[in-house]
Amino acid sequence: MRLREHISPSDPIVILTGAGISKESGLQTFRDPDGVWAKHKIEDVATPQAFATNPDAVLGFYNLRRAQMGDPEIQPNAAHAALGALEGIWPGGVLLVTQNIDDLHARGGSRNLIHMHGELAKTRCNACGDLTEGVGDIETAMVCGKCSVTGTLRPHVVWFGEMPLEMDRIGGALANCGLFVSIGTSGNVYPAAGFVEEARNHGAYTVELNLEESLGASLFQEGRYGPATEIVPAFVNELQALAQN
Ligand code: BV8
Repeated sequence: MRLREHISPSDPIVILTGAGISKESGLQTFRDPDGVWAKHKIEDVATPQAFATNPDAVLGFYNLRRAQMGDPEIQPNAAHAALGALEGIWPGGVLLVTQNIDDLHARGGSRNLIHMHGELAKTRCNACGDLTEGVGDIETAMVCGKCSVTGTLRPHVVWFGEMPLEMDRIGGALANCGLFVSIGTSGNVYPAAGFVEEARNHGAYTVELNLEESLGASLFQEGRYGPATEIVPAFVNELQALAQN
């Protein structure tokens, strides 16, 4: 029971997730051989420059992913559900920071949740910042309901070169947590890939749960490897046992 030697139930927990936690729900990851970046170039679809020069291509890319997320086949999996349940189990509190823009954590029961790279289910006006819930396609011909400008609606998603959301709140949580757990992320993208060092520098015990060792594996004090739907529920069960005695 290595966890018991390093944390107590009163310690706050910060969890970072990436695309790997949604893989078994049927959503592609980014850098696996069949991943998103095997079919699209980041600079063509996931930067402000791409949106400025070819908005139709960018909106088409996100409209496809938004439609896929709405597919009834795509459901939260056992890993999402375990993390949702953890909030009600752990006395020290749990903050879930996800890089994912899908809605599976909320549907899996997580409430104390930050989408640091934004949310596919939200639409933002690039001119006035107005945010609306959106499930249908976004088109360049659309007019913003608030500022009436045409062609400025975009998915509420953080592109490369843009500042991730709620970084101050995340930094504060990393500085005060006793346990930092990274799940289903390759450790390619910053600043998220640097969170483990921030947490560890402030004394947190750090654990990686992934299908295989990530780029940052050596930065963690512990690593457990396997499919998220197996290793995440097992990990949450250990935390529950720790919290109960
Ligand atoms: C920024 C939204 C200024 C769009 C995304 C140093 C500091 C700061 C910035 C940088 C830096 N160095 C470089 C940068 C610039 C850049 C960057 O990191 N580039 C990389 C490519 C080198 N970062 C930025 O531009 C960021 N903004 O820097 O602002 C700033 C400066 C300082 C401080 C703060 C801010 C903005 C980055 C956000 C870009 N937007 N997404 C969209 O989704 O379309 S990033 C994109 O990558 C997704 O969000 C994705 O989640 C994220 C990370 O990918 P992963 O989730 O890890 O997915 P991946 O496929 O890579 O890995 C999946 C893993 O799951 C694998 O390990 C696999 O083994 C595992 N797995 C697979 N199956 C399973 C599994 N695990 C368990 N079970 C399974 N079944």
